[in-house]
Amino acid sequence: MTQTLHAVPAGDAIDATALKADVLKHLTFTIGRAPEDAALGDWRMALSFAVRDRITESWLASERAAREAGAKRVYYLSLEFLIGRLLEDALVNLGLAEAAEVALRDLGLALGEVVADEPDAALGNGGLGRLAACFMESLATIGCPAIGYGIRYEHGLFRQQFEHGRQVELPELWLEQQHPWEFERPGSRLRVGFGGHVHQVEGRTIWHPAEEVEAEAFDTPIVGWEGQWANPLRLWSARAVYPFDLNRFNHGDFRGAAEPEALARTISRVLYPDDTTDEGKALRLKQEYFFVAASLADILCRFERDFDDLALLPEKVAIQLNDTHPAVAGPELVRLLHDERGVEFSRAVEIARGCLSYTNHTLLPEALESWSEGLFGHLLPRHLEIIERIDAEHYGAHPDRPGSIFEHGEIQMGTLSFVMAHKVNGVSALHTELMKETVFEGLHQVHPDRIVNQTNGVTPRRWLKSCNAALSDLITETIGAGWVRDLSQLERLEPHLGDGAFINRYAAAKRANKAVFSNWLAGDYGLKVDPDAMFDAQIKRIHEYKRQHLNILQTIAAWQAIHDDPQADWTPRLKIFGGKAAPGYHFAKDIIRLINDVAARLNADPVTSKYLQVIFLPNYNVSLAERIIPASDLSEQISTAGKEASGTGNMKFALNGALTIGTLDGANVEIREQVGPENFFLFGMTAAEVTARRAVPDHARRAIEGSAPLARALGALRDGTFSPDEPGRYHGIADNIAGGDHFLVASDFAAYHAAQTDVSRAYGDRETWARMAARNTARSGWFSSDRTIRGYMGEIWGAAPLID
Ligand code: 26V
Repeated sequence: MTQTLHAVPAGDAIDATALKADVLKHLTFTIGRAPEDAALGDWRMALSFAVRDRITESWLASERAAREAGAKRVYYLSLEFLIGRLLEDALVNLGLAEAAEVALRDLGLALGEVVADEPDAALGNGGLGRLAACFMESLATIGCPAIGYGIRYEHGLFRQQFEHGRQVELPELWLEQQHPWEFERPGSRLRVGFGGHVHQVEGRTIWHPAEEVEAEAFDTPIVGWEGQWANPLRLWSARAVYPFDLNRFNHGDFRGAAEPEALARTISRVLYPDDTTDEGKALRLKQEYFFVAASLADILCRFERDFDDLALLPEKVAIQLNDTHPAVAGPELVRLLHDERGVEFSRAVEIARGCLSYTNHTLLPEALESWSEGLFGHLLPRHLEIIERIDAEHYGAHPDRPGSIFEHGEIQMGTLSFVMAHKVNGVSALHTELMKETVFEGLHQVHPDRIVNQTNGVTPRRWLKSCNAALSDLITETIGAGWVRDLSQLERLEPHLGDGAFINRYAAAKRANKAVFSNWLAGDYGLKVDPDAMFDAQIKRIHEYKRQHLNILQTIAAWQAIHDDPQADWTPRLKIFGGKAAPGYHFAKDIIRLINDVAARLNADPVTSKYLQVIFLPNYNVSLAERIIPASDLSEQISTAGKEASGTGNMKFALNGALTIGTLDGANVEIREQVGPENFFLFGMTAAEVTARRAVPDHARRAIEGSAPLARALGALRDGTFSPDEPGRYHGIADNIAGGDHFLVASDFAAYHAAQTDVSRAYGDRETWARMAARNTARSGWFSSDRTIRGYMGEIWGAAPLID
């Protein structure tokens, strides 16, 4: 079925008048505030409600259309959705950004200030969660009927502050103010059980949980480009079945009376609880089962409302597991079909597999999930039995295969997910090949058609149209507005790349973004920077494999070189860092402190600071990325080859005209293929060379002997140059690099240093640089998450769009 559901007129005067009236109506009747008393937050709420009304119309029409078409539904299960702010995105997608600007101006307000007042919803850690958010937007743009399922954490990712350069973590309070986007669904609460025992009655297995909590749904509609389609993001919140113990209260035990509620709510309290303790581990597993059980109950309820034959399930329902966090969906779906609906066990497994597919997002051994059989069996006794039977049946069918779901007394969630999925995908071409050769080698041999690749992408609405107005306007003026829905149209810029006037305008757009960013830096951080300096950014989680320490070590080497010859023709650079370290990851926290200490020393250096400045922006999040990316010239994608599954920041930078300095890792490989090797600064070992290099005895020492700048930079870490009050502060980092150096910082240093010298030289020729940058934009159309989602729809889900 093809139809246009909800035509939203372009942002014009009629929209502005109607929107203004709706804002005033909501301010009065939803917020209960008179205009003269309204604070910025009240206006934001009123505007958000006015916008939500429009999205809701589209959403309800979408749901009706999907139901009438009997369409296949996609359910995206993810413990993380890093959605960021929603107001601006919604305005842009509804074509109401200009109308809102006009309406607010009439009311004496600036749209920019209103949208910036929205808290940044950080219900995710990084790439995996942001990918889920981009996917939700693309699903709506494409018109694929879908629901995203996750947890409505009270506290998202922690807020990062620096104290004397050190990271401190504070709770994130995104729900402190009213959240205008969601619809609470008290009417559709579901119960989720834990623990207890299993017994047989007349051949049927019955699980009696020892404990139950309630899952309450909150729906946030996500609207696609031009408002034609919207899908819900359904987040579950935990609460007690009996929230209040009146008996205990009446006996004066007020604390005890409130306890059941407090305990139940713990489940949806925080994103990624610290799982170094047994209690933390149990809580994490409870979170996983809680949202999976609630989501699958919801999915089956929707299915059974429209269809009465469970055999149709794989035809009508596609369930995507975003990493292994929802892996218990396999055994849970089998339980619902076999135990609760009487489907024969093997048939139940077959039906479940027909619905389920799994995305792997990392091959790092320390990041692969496993649960001890003891803990798992204690919380989910029936699921443990089901997994044992699935494993036995799989083993029976493939007796010569290596490995099992159970290894070293632990349930391997990656193996479970693989066995229960009809398709398993990696997130870049290289990563998918490495999956076949390493972690899933044995399983790939017995299921050679199961692993497929779906290279990640990013939504061009947020990551170009909305965050980079200067460049978006230039593109639209040059090739029309079709690129917003079909990013491959960016290739139509290609014929303009030889046109000096176009290149000048392209460079001017970047320069304007840099000026805005510089003013913001000066205002909020007191750092005065030259907008004509090269803006060189590394923004991502802090991790040894991402090698922020390689970047800062090279920065030190560059600083030392400038000192040696301050009169030389140095290309001025601003090094921008952003990213959070996991609270218990001490080495990553030391890297943050080092970067901050280096920044303090370099920025105060009268000899070098006109050429080299460093800033580490605290509390990196989606909104900060939206500021940094459009203003950057150079994108640092320097992970140890083979370790970064894909990366998505790398795509955002290329799209916005930053050149990449990077290794052959993750999607960097495909970015380089697309933009052309001459528009990409490649350095470092390949994944295969990394493996070989690790086997070389003393590889780090050899590398240091071969590179005087590296030895000298390490010397500055050792002699307390950056920590005069505590000279030993960075010996740990220096020893790590000079010692085991698992991530091969030393071995890749010389190549990186040389590539950075090439970058500086290239930046000196501004016109050539701008042309290379424009070529990156023109050739980044492939990295739209619309393309990725179409890949999933065609090759994994068998789903079709319901709009043109
Ligand atoms: C998790 C952990 C957990 C504890 C120890 C260290 C560690 C290291 C990495 C991870 C990553 C978890 C999964 C994840 O977020 N992967 C990211 O997914 C992105 C979307 O596919 C992808 O672009 C990134 O390359 C990948 O790291």
